[in-house]
Amino acid sequence: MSNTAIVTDSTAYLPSDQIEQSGITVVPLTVSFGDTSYQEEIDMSTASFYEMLKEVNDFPTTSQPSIGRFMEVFEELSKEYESIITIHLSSGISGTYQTAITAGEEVDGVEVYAFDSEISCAPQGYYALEAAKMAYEGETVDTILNRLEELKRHTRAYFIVDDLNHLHRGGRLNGAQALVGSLLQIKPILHFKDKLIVPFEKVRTSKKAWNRVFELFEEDAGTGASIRATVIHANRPEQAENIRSKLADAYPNADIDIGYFGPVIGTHLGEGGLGISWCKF
Ligand code: MYR
Repeated sequence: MSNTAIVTDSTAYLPSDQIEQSGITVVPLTVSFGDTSYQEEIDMSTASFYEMLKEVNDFPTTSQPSIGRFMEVFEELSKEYESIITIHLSSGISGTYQTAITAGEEVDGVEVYAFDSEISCAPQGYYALEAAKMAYEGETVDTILNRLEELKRHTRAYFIVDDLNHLHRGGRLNGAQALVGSLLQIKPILHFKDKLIVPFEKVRTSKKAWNRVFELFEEDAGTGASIRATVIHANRPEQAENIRSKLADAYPNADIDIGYFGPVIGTHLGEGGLGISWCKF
């Protein structure tokens, strides 16, 4: 029996069966269309989000969970657990991590340890699942946090969007870079550096961008190391499957699945974004 509960937020986009099996508690972020707000994965599925995007003129906005929501979750878990590890999307792109820390300080009877994934989506999910497995096996908080730091060092993620203006509008990409990108019609390969989204390399076409990402994948997967990877898409399941099957055929040492950019991340990347993350386990 574990003394440590694991919490993450909805932007890990963990499949519901994995949430159930691992016992992870998920705190939702919110997407709003006009005056109507939806907790993603609860009030709004990813499929209905991309449908709705086509129908509206105004772009949606997103918000982090409230401090009250985190406190409710932590108070409930404090009845059963001595400690909580709460794992969140990068503190450089959302206030969620900081709010979780503040909520943890307000709640008595349980120690709350916040972990900044410095990324989001599938890699955040890898960390949450690994933490849940280790907590179940009775590992201490320190051991789990050290392991998460180690996984972070072995994680890479790159993504390519159709239109940089979504990231620019949401303030998640440096303005000058977005302008240059749109004007020149380039498809920069994006990644996280020091918790922020920055271009990794500026490439002119999506084909060239993906060929470069495949080279980067080869650097790790080509060593024969045991790799867990996820091709992540914003409503582009067929393209994601093409990439997945190509890599799965070439690298039997890589366990590759498909994930998605849900409503909150999809708001900032725009429909058509595609990425891949991997981690050497
Ligand atoms: C909030 O309102 O607090 C949420 C803000 C979310 C910003 C998302 C920016 C794009 C992240 C891309 C992640 C790609 C991971 C592979």
